[in-house]
Amino acid sequence: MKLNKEQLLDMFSKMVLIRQFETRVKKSFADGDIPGFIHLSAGQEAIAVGCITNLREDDYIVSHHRGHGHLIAKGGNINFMMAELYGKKTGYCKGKGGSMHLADMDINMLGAHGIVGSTVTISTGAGLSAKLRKSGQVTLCFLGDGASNTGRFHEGINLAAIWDLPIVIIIENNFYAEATSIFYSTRLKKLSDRAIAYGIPGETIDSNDVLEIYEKVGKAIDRARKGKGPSLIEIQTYRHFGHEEGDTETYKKKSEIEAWLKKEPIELLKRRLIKDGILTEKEAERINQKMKNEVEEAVKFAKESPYPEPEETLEDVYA
Ligand SMILES: Cc1ncc(C[n+]2csc(CCOP(=O)(O)OP(=O)(O)O)c2C)c(N)n1
Repeated sequence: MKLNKEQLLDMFSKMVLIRQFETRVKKSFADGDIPGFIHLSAGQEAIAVGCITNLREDDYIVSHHRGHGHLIAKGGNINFMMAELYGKKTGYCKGKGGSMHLADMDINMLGAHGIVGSTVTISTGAGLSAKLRKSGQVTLCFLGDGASNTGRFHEGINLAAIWDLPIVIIIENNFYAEATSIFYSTRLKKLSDRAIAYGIPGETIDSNDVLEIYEKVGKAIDRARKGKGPSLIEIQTYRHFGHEEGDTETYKKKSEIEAWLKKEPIELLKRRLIKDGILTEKEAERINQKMKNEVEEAVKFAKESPYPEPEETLEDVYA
């Protein structure tokens, strides 16, 4: 589907919002305002926005521990997100879940999940439900390169394949699982080759180009919606920061970081839109400032919100 000017600017704005949100979260964490663990996805914004822009409002997404971008791209509320990260009662999980458990059932965002690889089996469940209800909904499943080495990835993808479930599985290959390089943990050159073992289509996208991602993932989504079953797509990318906040990143080479910064996804899209006469430097700066202001509002909302009461610890417990 060809994107119009408004849609292209919306994609750019969403990518900028994700970056501004995470830049601010990094600072708040360093200031000691945010408890728990924070995994930032700065550098990977093209995947969240490129994939999710293809979805219908009632489609599902299942996200992992590096999931702020997915929720923002699906239309999540950044005030509730920030409040959750700050551990406040107004947050998405009433301040009891934090970054790795953000969920919004109103927009069919079935949660971020800290158990590596679990997104595949959860997506299989969502896909089976959609198929049985004949709802036409597609589920987008996100996972990392390390997660594609887990048992649940293989179980989930096999069931999705034999049942022709309407799922698209996206491996965000940022080349590291914590500090372990993917070149150490698998012999495969292309992670999408894993699809061959399950008899489903597999494709590798080796760029941070949001428009290429949009187009290629869009085809897999159409295929799923038509009842033709799941696909596996590997998208190569790079996380700008450490595995989690506090990681000193001694395992990354300087030359590698510099090479990937040249393929920075927001800059790539900005240059493309300016070249095509859709955006100007001035307008890009205005969008950047607007998103920064929205994030500051979210921080204010989070800071001014109350903490949950101690007795609320025992509420919303199901097991
Ligand atoms: C089942 C399980 N094993 C181990 C961990 C600890 N852990 C958290 S994140 C992570 C690395 C995940 O790497 P990858 O899937 O490549 O995602 P990325 O962090 O690169 O986005 C590990 C091993 C976990 N959360 N769950």
